[in-house]
Amino acid sequence: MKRSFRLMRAPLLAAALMAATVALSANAADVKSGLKIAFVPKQINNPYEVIADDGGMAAIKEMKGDGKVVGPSDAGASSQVSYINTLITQRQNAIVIAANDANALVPYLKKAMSQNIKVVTFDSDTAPDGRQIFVNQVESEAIGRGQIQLLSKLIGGEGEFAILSATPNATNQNTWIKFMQDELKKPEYSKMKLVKIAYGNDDDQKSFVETQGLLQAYPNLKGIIAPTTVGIAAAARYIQSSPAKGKVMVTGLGTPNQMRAFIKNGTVKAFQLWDPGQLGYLAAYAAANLASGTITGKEGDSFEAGKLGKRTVGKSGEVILGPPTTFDSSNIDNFNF
Ligand code: RAM
Repeated sequence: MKRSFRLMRAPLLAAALMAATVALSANAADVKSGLKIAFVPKQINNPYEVIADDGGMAAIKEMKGDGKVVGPSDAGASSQVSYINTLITQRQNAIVIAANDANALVPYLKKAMSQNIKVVTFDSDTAPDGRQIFVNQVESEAIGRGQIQLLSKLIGGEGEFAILSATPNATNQNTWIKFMQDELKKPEYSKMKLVKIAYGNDDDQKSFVETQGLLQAYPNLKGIIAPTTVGIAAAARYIQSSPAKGKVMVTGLGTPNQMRAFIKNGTVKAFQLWDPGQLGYLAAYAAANLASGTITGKEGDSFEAGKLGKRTVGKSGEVILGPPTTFDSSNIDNFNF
């Protein structure tokens, strides 16, 4: 009995191995090699965008494609237009873009799609008719509500707070803020008051000055939520050498590497983010699959995304990376991005 069982195991194992090999090779064969895929970040000098783009370039290399990153140095609403036009002329196979505005880019992206250039938004979406797929870091609702829940914990559920956002047009921040405002309507936050939404334009210096302005205008301020990696780092830098240190809680979305010093010196207690590198990596796989014709971007389409495994397109062409991480002094040293 035992023996015959053993005898049966070898072929089963061989079959399993063969199936795995077939699955792996089918995976690689899904995507055409030599695809020209261009990443257009919100702005090229934003450390968050650099990590995301690097993730995208790594994925394109794995797929034997031809990747590049081009983009503006400011996150202005129409600063990406000229780059899109050039990429159309160059006949790229796909454009992967973190959109600086929900509507301003749509006519240009539509032109790209009409010439069979696939368009993926990531990080910050356009209106759905401007792209085939949106690769979202986390469900927008979870990010927005999560930010209020985190601040509430930090300030004991009570007090005035402000939001220091990116640009007034940023689709991602605006969507998150809408959910923050909705979360605030719940009775448990009745003692928390949002006094102002300020915009640092994802510019370090402007975000720094806006923080100073908030503290001057609202002497009773208990917290600042900056749902932008540029904003939170600038706000923390201002607060760490001001009398507000320890009194005004800064939280939001930041990269562990930019925020580590502020966690260590007690200026910031906790903040959140996902892995931007994985976001870019996933977006590149989505783009390559669109350009290879393995998916069209409709709900239910699925594709293999390298080390991230199989991913499925959800409602209105959205693909979600995964849940965010909350960073504090207990875990920040486990992350390096
Ligand atoms: C900034 C940008 C980006 C956003 C992160 C959290 O780097 O605004 O779009 O996703 O913050």
